[in-house]
Amino acid sequence: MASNSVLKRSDTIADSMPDALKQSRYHMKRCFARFVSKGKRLMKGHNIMEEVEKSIEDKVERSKVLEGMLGYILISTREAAVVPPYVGLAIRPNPGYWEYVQVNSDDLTVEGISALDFLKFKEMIFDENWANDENALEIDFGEIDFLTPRTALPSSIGNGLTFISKFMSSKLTSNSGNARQLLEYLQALYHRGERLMINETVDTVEALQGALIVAEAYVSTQPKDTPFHGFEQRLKEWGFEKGWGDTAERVRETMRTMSEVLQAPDPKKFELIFSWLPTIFNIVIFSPHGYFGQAGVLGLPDTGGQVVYILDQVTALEEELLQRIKQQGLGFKPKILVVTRLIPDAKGTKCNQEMEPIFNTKHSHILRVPFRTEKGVLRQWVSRFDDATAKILEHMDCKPDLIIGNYTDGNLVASLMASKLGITQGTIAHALEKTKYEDSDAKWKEFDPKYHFSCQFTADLISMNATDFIITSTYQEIAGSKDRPGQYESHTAFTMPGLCRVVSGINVFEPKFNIAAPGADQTVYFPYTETQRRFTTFKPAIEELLYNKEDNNEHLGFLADKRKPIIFSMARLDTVKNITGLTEWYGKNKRLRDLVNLVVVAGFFDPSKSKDREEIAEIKKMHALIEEYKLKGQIRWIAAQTDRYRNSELYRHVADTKGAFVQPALYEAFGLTVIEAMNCGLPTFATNQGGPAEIIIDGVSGFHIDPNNGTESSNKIADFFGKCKVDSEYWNRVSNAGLERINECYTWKIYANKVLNMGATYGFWRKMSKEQKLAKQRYIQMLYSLQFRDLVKNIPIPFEEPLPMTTPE
Ligand code: UDP
Ligand code: LCN
Repeated sequence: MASNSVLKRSDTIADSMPDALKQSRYHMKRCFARFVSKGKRLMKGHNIMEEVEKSIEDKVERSKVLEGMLGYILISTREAAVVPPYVGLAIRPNPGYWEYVQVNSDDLTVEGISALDFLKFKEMIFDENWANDENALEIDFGEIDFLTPRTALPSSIGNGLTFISKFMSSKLTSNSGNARQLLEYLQALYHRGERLMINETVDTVEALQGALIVAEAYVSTQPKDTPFHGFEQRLKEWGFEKGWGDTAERVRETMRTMSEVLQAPDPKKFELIFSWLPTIFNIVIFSPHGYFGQAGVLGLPDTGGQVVYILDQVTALEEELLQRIKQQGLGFKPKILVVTRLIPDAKGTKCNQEMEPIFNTKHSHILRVPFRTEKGVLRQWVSRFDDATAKILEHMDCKPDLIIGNYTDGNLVASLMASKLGITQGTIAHALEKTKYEDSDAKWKEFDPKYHFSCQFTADLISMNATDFIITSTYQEIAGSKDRPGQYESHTAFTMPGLCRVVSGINVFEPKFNIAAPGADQTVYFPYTETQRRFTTFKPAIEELLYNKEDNNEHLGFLADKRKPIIFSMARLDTVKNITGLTEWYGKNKRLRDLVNLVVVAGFFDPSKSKDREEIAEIKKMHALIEEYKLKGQIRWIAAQTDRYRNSELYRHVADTKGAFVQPALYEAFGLTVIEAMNCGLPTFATNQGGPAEIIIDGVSGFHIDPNNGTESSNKIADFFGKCKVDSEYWNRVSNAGLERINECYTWKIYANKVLNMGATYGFWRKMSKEQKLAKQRYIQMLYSLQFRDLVKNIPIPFEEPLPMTTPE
């Protein structure tokens, strides 16, 4: 793109577009005439470019027009709402930045319009009466939240913790009233009836500063490893309680840092002190989605990577909490409770058990609460959740310090409970539904009978606004990439004609957004080279799974040449996972077929056993592709697997063959399998659509593949194996670089540290911004009571025989 086409910071598109149109007036008149020629319609970026191609047939002419500012505007246009003679454009020059203009196709005049006007304009296509209804419901979180600071640069999106620490530390410097808030915060730190950090004798900031100087000087005289109780009494006399550290050295460091924060805080010290304060002991995690269990659940409806994520997250958080509590010199036991739904018809899983200890933890449990209606306990799985507050308080014996929600339903419950109990809240979306289906908002009426988007998007809006912080796995989840809006970003401004117009749903520049990527359990997924640790008991089972020549319920197809490396993929058999796509690429690429065998773990083989239309179609397609490309002898199709220890050996076995993992999804929010494969040392090719594009640095720690260009992708895989044949070290280099990338950025240890820091820091932030928080909470309550609760009534509850209202065993 020519340099003169880049907008200056001060320019708006509405300012620059008239001139740009003038320069190509002849062609643009034709283009806009084409846009409006079909009457009212909503066009997407690719439709716009198709129309441009048709109106300017000459390639050279076309590239001239598209070279300059005009090309920049058209390429950045995500959506065009056509209501002849006008065309409203929603333009996104950069992640998070949107501008709206309206162009008159007759005379090419341009007018800058607001998001609100664009939405109304767009509604004219779907529901004119609603668009003109002066009383249409408008939701505008931007207007209610004008005090919260915002980051300015797209590159700062997702770094909320750092930003908020900077902001708070500067507020502490500028206003002694804010230092007082920190003092009051410390004064309120209690756990199980025990006072922590300071007692009532320290009642002013000056008193605290003075006491810190005296105490620090005293503690410095003690040998570094003197345990806290060795000088506890002395510190008490100056107003200090336990929580400062387990040894003289740690206590001194905490006191010094606290003094520095009170005197002239810098953001790093500020973040550090909050990571040391004893603020979090008990955590509640809500995850009612799907079947939440520790065995035999993967593959059941709505049950995928999020269950793996949450169980690993609990283990990591407990470990980090235990370490922090020890370093604080405290003897408390942390408690983590995953609250989910009890499902009496548990399909052979433990989802009908009320309480279950979580493996590999000492103090964490799953608590299952039944869904009830006035008729009794619901037997099957449905997307609703009871108020579980009483049960949680009973189990914990006190209020939790942090509540984390997962997915739409978990996040909503977390928001309600956090607001009710006044507790810090975090949310995790895993994958927001809105971007999965084109025009899921504008065409919500079409989707609602099946997906209940009216309810889901309202619930998502409520929780993303109610929460203190949002944990995301990647940047793209928040603000997408240059060409694709992020999942959260798609909630910035949207409309559901006939229901509500969301003028400002969420602002991706809010400092509540934080990227904390998950990892893979490294006690399970470790490098194939660590032979001593390998689960050798699975060797015969894996040999059978891969190479036995008889088809059965677990595997189909066979590998005639065992010496070839394997390319491996594992996913649910959903269309979006594109396992059939990979099979087809392989089928079509003779060079790749000559170089490697294909092994996929996905779904099962008998379409009559599936209730899901999508899955049935994918199963049939797999069979058809195997026939069409005569793949038997080169493909092994294995049914869905549930044992992650065995799966990890499967990844490692593929690494033994010097093979690779391929994740070909049409779109993947994050992609745990990518992380698992890389942890096992398996070179990985993963989709460039979504999270994996961030996990892997293309050509270094693995490779990106384009799911929409099978030929290019399969050639890229074939090139890799071709290169491995001539350069015997190449495979090892990619394998090692993948492992390095994982250990630098994608471990549960890094994750747990970040999330607990968020819990502590945002816990203080909610106190510092309590007026703004309260105003927003009242607005949210209204939305919940007047809108959400009504919408929920429209969702039919699938009734079988409900159980009577007794608590199940
Ligand atoms: N998985 C599994 N058996 C299967 C398919 C997948 O155990 O047959 C596991 C896989 O190892 C990973 C998770 O399920 O831990 C899938 O998570 P991912 O993020 O890749 O995708 P999701 O299913 O959440 O969309
Ligand atoms: C849901 C998804 O779709 C995956 O991409 C993620 O890896 C998983 O959740 C865990 O966050």
